[in-house]
Amino acid sequence: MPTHSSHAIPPSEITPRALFERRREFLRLSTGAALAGLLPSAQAKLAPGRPSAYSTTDSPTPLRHVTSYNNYYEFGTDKEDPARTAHALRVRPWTLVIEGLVKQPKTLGIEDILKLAPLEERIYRLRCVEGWSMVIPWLGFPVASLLKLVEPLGSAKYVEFITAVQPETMPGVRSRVLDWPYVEGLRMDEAMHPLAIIAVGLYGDVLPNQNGAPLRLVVPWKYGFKSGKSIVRIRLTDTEPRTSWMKSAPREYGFYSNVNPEVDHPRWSQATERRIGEFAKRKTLMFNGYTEQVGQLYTGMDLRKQF
Ligand SMILES: Nc1nc2c(c(=O)[nH]1)N[C@H]1C(S)=C(S)[C@@H](COP(=O)(O)O)O[C@H]1N2
Ligand SMILES: [Mo]
Repeated sequence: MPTHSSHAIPPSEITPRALFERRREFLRLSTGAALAGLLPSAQAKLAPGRPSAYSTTDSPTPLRHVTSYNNYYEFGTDKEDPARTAHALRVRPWTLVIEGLVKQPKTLGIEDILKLAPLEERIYRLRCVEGWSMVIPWLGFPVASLLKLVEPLGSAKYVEFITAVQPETMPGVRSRVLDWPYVEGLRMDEAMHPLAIIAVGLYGDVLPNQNGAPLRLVVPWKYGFKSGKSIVRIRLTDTEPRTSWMKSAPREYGFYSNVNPEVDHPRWSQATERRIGEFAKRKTLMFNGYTEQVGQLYTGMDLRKQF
């Protein structure tokens, strides 16, 4: 890295230019109709008395909090680190490999991915295992539309999500806080559930780097760490993936990690949460409030043992 010349241009001047280019591409590639239809449809979904099965009626967390209070350990472990350092992340060119137990493995450029499916706005709660939560209007499409493209084999039982490692842009990967690359996983039926999405934007605009640009998994009924940021590889397997958090602390982080107020983290309670921007604590809801939609995925399981 030519540190000298890159330091000569302050980040405040690099970022708007790069962001401008991405935004222009984003607006061109995501069909105009989908974007134009976005706000009215989101509002229709929020009509009083008719909450959508997908979007919450909770008020979105102000954008400034969503982009300045982040967990993205590749860019440092403090909440303010990603907003300060993730502008360096290289998000173009970007390719995603989908492989493993599939009939049609694929390597897709970000441009192809943005054209794959119409973008939808989904307002979801995000509940971090640390006890805070936010409400975020994502722009994205179901994980299922990516997986259908590669034709999963009957033997595929799990989906592994592998995220980017850019040692030259990510100061955090020099430290061993986690095993890099950051890996997350879902069971096949969880990944195919319509609530599970790949987000490419938020608040009607391209995804900020600190929020996981250019592709980020969002699984609203699970703790926030299941939502891997800056995904480069998706692998379908017949064995349960070993995720970065399970490797770092197997007693604290299980494979499922469903939001569950009745199962405490070994070091703290999960019964309540603080919504960023609010003062009083809220009660944490089973499956983060999505029991009606996802509860049946876990019938017959002991959620204390399979936490
Ligand atoms: N690659 C990567 N993805 C990640 C993380 C990370 O450190 N690296 N942190 C996770 C955690 S712990 C949470 S709570 C959410 C936070 O998302 P946000 O910062 O966009 O709100 O991202 C998740 N995805
Ligand atoms: Mo988290």
